[in-house]
Amino acid sequence: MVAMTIGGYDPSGGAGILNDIKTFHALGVYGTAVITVLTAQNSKKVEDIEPVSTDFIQKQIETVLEDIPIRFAKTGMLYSSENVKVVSEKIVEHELNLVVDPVMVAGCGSLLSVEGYTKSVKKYLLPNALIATPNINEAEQLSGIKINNIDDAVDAAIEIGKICDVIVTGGHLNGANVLFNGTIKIINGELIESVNTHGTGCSYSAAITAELSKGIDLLQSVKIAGKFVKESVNNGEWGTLNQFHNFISQ
Ligand code: PXL
Repeated sequence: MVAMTIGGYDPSGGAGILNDIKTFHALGVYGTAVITVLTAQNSKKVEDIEPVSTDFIQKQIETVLEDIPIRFAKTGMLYSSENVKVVSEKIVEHELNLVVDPVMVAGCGSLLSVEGYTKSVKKYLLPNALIATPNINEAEQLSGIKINNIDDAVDAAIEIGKICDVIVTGGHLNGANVLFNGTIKIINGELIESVNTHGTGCSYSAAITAELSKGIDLLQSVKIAGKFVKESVNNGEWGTLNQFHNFISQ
């Protein structure tokens, strides 16, 4: 099995494509990674962002796909409307099965996208996605619905669900995730008290991508992903997850 992540580079290893690669591999899926932006950050702050050109993003995707027959991809921090557009075009051209993590803002509050990004994600990316994995803040932006409780999250999921299947991740809703794929399913989780949560959103969507690439159905994939992220947080260190918790020998 093989999958591609298209997203930003976090040199601290917590979020972005390094996280995705670790998640893919921990779940037995070979990972390839296309970089859309470089960041200088750690688990507490984003110091700076350096975008990669749209030409070079396309070149990375084309060159990898020329060599490896990838069928499943996830997108993370695409940053700008231009990037969203070119990545969407490549997804359509290569008929990739897509999971979209509509990254907008870092957990520490720093902006990870620029003007026009949300509109472009809705217009170009979501219509080509199998599923989107917004957190509450992202689901609010995508749906235009303020989320204060589970009922609001259900309304937001139904609204986004007009474009593609969606799971609103509920770090702030007592850990419950709201899936809409034709019908609403509340997937109960638990809120974990931990400082090692940097990159949980990335890892969750990467884990869903990995499971889908194995032919696992959507509901089962989101359940496996939830369990995987929970165990990765519980074994976390340095403010972030440990995806290789199953390999710890000491
Ligand atoms: O967690 C969202 C995210 C995605 N991608 C990159 C990030 C972050 C959050 O910090 O830095 C590169």
